[in-house]
Amino acid sequence: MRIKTELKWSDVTPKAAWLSRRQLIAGAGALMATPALAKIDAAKSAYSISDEPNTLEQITTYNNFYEFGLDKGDPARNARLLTTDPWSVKIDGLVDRPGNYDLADLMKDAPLEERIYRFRCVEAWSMIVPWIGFELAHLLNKVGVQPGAKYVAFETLVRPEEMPGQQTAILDWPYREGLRLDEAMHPLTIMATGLYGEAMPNQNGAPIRLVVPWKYGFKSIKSVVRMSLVAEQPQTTWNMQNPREYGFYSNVNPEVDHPRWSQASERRVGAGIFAGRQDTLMFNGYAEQVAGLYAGQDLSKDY
Ligand SMILES: Nc1nc2c(c(=O)[nH]1)N[C@H]1C(S)=C(S)[C@@H](COP(=O)(O)O)O[C@H]1N2
Ligand SMILES: [Mo]
Repeated sequence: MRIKTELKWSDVTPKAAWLSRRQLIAGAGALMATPALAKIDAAKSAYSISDEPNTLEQITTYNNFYEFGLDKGDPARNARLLTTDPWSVKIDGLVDRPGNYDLADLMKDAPLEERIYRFRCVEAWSMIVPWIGFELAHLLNKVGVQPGAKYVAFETLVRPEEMPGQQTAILDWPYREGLRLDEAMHPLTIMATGLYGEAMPNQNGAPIRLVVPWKYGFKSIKSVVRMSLVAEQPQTTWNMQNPREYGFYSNVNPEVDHPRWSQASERRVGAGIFAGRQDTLMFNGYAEQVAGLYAGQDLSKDY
């Protein structure tokens, strides 16, 4: 898949649709009586694709975020009460400068970019999302990764008072994810702090979440409060839940089916009932950039 250069979502979206999205954002802000949303200043990126993004409404009303409930509409309904300021991220393990970092300090010199990425859920639906974020590698270099570190483990906030899904044991909280260090350092891997040029909506993982576009969506852990640099492969939520169905790698792969459904095709959210399914691409279309990470691995075993 070829990378198209220097596109922002406003370049690939008709002006009228863009304006109505802006009004939608303003309207939603007024309804929830939130302070005026600050437009984030982010550079364009050569890693963006040129496909037209899904609408803000689609991206913010069709979500998986089990801390707020199991239905796709639950996060939009329940996540508005989540307190995202103050927010700190604990960085520990095999790092030179461990600490409990205030989000503002972590982001002080982070080079924010807009990244228009494909997003493919393991459930076989997909979207195009114009994320705002910075490369995880920037952060890891800042804290100083020690030689013994081979993986990064991530954890989501545990706060059952504000996260009603955590009042039951539908998952073993906190939600956990992990990447191999070379995956974490890859330039496509970002910590996202916004989308559509605005701060991250709570239902999408405010104030900061991981985005790994060549892996199934569940790897992209939301509302991150801890990152640990570790020597051994960490435990991850869906792999713990059902190791046969959800591997540690979970790279998007049309040739390796989920035990209960095919992964060869996907439904683009919002495409309309006559659009039909589209073929799923190897590594979600990012094979040119990431296939080399898995040279010599059998992807049907390391699924
Ligand atoms: N903490 C946490 N992170 C999570 C999830 C979750 O339930 N809890 N769901 C995952 C799944 S299955 C998907 S598909 C994506 C959905 O991201 P989106 O709602 O921004 O599209 O978030 C992932 N990150
Ligand atoms: Mo997902």
